[in-house]
Amino acid sequence: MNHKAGFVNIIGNPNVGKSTLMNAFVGEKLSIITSKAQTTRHRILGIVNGDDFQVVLSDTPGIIKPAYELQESMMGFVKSAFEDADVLIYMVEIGEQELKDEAFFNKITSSKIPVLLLLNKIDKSNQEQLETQVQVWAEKVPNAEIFPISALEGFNVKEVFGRIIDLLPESPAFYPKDQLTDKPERFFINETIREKILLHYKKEIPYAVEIETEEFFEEEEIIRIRAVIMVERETQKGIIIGHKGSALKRVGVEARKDLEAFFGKQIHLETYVKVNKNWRSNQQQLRRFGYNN
Ligand SMILES: Nc1nc2c(ncn2[C@@H]2O[C@H](COP(=O)(O)OP(=O)(O)OP(=O)(O)O)[C@@H](O)[C@H]2O)c(=O)[nH]1
Ligand SMILES: [Mg+2]
Repeated sequence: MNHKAGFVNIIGNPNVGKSTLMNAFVGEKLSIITSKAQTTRHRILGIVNGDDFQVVLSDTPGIIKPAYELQESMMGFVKSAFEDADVLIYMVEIGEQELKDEAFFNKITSSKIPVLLLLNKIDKSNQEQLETQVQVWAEKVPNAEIFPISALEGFNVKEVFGRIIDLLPESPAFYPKDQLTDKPERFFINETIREKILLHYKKEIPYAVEIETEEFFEEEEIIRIRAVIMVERETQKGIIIGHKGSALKRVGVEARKDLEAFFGKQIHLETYVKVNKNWRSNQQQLRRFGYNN
């Protein structure tokens, strides 16, 4: 039996549904999803295994013009996704017109590897709008095959996966067949907490936050976790904690529920807040948090 394997890297503007699609392919919540832009900060692998194939998907941060070091590093992950792809997935959402980065866009249109352009969120459109959009994108990216999809509702997701398998080169697997991702448990703890911060705090707060799991201690019945929520300034610390600690408590309760589902075990989660001055612009801190590429 011939075996196929390869890297399928998902890129596109912020908030178009890249993480939703990767989770749909993998069938697990590997990437956090929120309605805010820049939810994803890392390149996260999601591996789909079959007897005769291994699809190594990469979810990446949405393409933006970087304004500080953290964002530079996020765009470094996007760049790396161009370099090792066997199939490139370029995701756009219905109604999207402008491309936020010309250099990346030129890379897509001049790509020598197959490009699948996924026109996402078609559950929000009608037939006429859809047809117009397909036309527009066919002209803009003539080297791509276009698939209208709804990552959220699963429309056309199976068909896209079938096409990916067609396009993959013959190759042995790159990872053990029972492996789902390249990220360690602590990464998913950090991300689960960060998701709650994105959901419950406004404006700049979520973007100034980084999470670090300091302790992960697994006992027979329970996993004990201590995580620190880092902010850039003292004023942000007060906002995270909230009146009598109520805001922080809500984050803890919701994150714990999700983590119990993720690990299938009882969780004891302790969180506290610490100021890590201007960490987003500090190379050494960024390296420590895994933004080195
Ligand atoms: N209506 C609709 N909403 C969708 C669909 N796919 C994703 N969304 C929503 O779009 C928002 C962004 O989804 P994400 O998957 O986080 O988008 P992303 O491209 O990974 O975003 P970044 O990581 O910030 O770049 C969320 O509110 C999703 O629920 C879809 O097919 N239809
Ligand atoms: Mg994302």
